[in-house]
Amino acid sequence: SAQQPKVLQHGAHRVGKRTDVEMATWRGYGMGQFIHWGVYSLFGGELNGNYYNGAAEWIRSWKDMPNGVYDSAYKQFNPSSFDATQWAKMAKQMGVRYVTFTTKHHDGFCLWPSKYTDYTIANSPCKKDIVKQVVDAYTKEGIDVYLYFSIMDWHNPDWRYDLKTKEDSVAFERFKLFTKKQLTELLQQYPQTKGLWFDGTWDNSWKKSGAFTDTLEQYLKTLHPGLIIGSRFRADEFGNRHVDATGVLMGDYEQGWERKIPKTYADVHGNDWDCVMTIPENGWGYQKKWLGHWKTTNEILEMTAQCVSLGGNFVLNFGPKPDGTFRPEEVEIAKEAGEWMKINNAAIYNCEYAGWEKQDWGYYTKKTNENKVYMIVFNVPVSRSLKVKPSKNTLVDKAYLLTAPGKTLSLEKLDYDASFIQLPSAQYKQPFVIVLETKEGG
Ligand code: JFZ
Repeated sequence: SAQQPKVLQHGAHRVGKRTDVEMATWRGYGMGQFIHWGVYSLFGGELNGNYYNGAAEWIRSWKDMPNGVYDSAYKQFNPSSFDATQWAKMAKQMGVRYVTFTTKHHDGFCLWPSKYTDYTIANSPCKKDIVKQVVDAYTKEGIDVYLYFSIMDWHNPDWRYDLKTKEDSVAFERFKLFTKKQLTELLQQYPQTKGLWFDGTWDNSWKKSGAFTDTLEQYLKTLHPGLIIGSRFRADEFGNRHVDATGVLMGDYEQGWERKIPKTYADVHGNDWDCVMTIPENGWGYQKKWLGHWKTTNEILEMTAQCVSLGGNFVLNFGPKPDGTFRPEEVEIAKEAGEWMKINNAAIYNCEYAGWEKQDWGYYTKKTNENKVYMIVFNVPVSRSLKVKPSKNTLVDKAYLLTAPGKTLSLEKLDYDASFIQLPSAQYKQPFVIVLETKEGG
């Protein structure tokens, strides 16, 4: 759209952040879990001994994969060791406060017994309503549940990438109705759902349906007040996604931070946001072989700290095996991250951007509604002197290690409104947190 209209019919409904309690809860999560599980997990990125050189959940689209082989594989989906309670307990122990679970990925296979297609868990040997078990188990552990839903559906014959003919439009009308029914079904069957995480919305067919997508989003929110939907769902009437033709974010938070993290606060444009991240370099569904680097727990904790320090949440993806258990690497990371979170979560939960100039030792986070700033330290200099430069009109009253609140650390005032905090001599093997009690002044 070369011309920028001032008034859009299907642009953003709001400028700036949502101010309700549901969104405040979302904002305070700090850390989340993503789970990709489905028919693709059966393949684990492999077909007849050959490894797919792409994201494992996309293996159906591999040139070597006969669609018939993929599309009948659900008849083997029989996760004998699946235990949603165990999943939820692992997530709880890790310290995540929300989970996003794949109800239907691009392949179109539904992990709940949808009334509107036969391609569901009900027709696999598993039979269990996986979505219900996950929603119930996580909710019971106090972890909020969000449902991942791919609009793009490779299984539904009415899905179109583009609308070029009359026939395309007719088919896509049916598809839109199908989508609306499935989403209504999900919200009605799983009323504990806090939000929907949409994907597969990038094709022209969907982008040309701006009015429909807008109306659908509003309809879903009337069905479920407080529902949270990110910016990867709808389009405006010009086919713009995420940000409308006037430059305003459409959706409750910016959903574009995928496997990348903003560098500065300016990059997030005052919006809520979260970053979803894989443990291996790419690939969300189970991959038998992790080729290349996979992230260590300390790297993952650093990403979490970085996200929270810039006002976002960090969401780590897990790809369970076809039997319903997690690979040992993922179990280990969840355990180690949980051990750290147990001690240090004060610097992650309900924390926000502190507004202080970033320093090389790590990341600041600030407790919402408290006069406390946290330093999450990843790099200890050989001098053991950590520079702290508060924002204008803020003074540091007191500094201490989160794990030793009774022992204040010395603060050496420098002449440019900064101070040095001197760390006690010790071995620093793990990231740690320093609490700064602050007051107005300066
Ligand atoms: C999508 C899916 O295709 C993928 O399988 C996975 O589910 C992931 C969470 O989402 O992949 C994307 C979507 C958007 C971008 C990159 C990968 N993007 O905006 O950069």
